[in-house]
Amino acid sequence: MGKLLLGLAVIGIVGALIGERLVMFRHRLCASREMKPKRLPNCHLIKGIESGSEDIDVLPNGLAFISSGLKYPGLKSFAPDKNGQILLMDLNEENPHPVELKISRGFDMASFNPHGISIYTDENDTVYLFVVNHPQYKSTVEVFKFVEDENSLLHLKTIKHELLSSVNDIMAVGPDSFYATNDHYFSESIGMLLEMFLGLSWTNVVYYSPKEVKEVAAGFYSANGINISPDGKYVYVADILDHSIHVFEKHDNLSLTPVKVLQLDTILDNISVDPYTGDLWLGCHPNAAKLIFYNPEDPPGSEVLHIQNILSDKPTVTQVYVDDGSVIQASSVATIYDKHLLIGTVFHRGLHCQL
Ligand SMILES: *[C@@H]1O[C@H](CO)[C@@H](O)[C@H](O)[C@H]1NC(C)=O
Ligand SMILES: *[C@@H]1O[C@H](CO)[C@@H](O)[C@H](O)[C@H]1NC(C)=O
Ligand SMILES: CC(=O)N[C@H]1CO[C@H](CO)[C@@H](O)[C@@H]1O
Repeated sequence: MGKLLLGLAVIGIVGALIGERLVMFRHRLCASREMKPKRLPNCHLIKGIESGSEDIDVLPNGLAFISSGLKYPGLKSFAPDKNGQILLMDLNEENPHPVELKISRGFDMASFNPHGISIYTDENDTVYLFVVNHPQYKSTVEVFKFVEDENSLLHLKTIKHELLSSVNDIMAVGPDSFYATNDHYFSESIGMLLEMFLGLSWTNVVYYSPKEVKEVAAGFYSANGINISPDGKYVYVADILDHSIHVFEKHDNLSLTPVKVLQLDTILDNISVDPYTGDLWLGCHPNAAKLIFYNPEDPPGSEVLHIQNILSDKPTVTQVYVDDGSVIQASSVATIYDKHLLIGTVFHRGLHCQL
């Protein structure tokens, strides 16, 4: 009898723990807020983007770089056999349309699987494009030089490092140095699921330069988008599963110290920073379960948030755009340039809005 009771108690406790985990798990995958569609008047789908516009970075002169064709374990791809691409779109044109950038010979295009991107411009206006790449689902960082008059990218180097084990996003701070987030997805997909389920928080931010590679922040459930304030003093990291943005102060020695955490009730993905106002723009997933279990009849939606005065006591968070997936599915990034808003997606199309 005693044993039976004990057994029942154990089953009860284990059951309760699993129940609690399931609730947490669902909470992690979903925003609990209601998501009523909220459209903007002047938007159109960008012609020529059919299989993702996962990350977007814009130069101060209005040239937008777009990574397209990500193949991510467990996520939908509309072109599973096509290699990835970097597209360029000139936002100064009357009807901007993307063109594929040619990549220099010798670079392995067949396994090109671009993810997060970041631009660095040096004092001579040479533009370097840093691209997180997942050839054979491994993680590398590719550094290219942008040759504008040829619409091409010259491949300079491939960076691999044991601390760059499963890179998601990247933020360049020099011609060969950057901060990167590791999400542990590619090294251990099972690990990532377990991590989400158990609520572990073992993903991190790493600083890389040829001289020094070090972990500069840790303890995220799933560190995803990363970006920097226009004055270079603050670094923002999106924790996609914790629904939060972590703000760090960046020191001259490149270490990061935590300043604050802003909780947002949504699955935030990539962070863009308006170079003039310093405002943050976020591409978000209203329901990540629909992203993971893709159903064309009930596709994942899109959400864009605009955050002003993030360092103040009361940052203003504005929901700018919401769609249930009938226009645009699985928004992963929202980038602002002048009056242009570009909404990129993990595997779907791209939306161009004039504000
Ligand atoms: C910029 O150009 C100057 C003059 O050509 C050169 O000396 C310098 O090394 C260049 N800087 C970089 C970072 O390439
Ligand atoms: C970097 O600088 C900050 C601020 O000055 C300091 O608190 C921190 O200890 C330094 N870190 C290292 C590794 O030197
Ligand atoms: C650059 C960046 O943060 N990319 C993220 C954007 O969104 C996709 C979709 O979730 C992520 O997989 C990327 O890591």
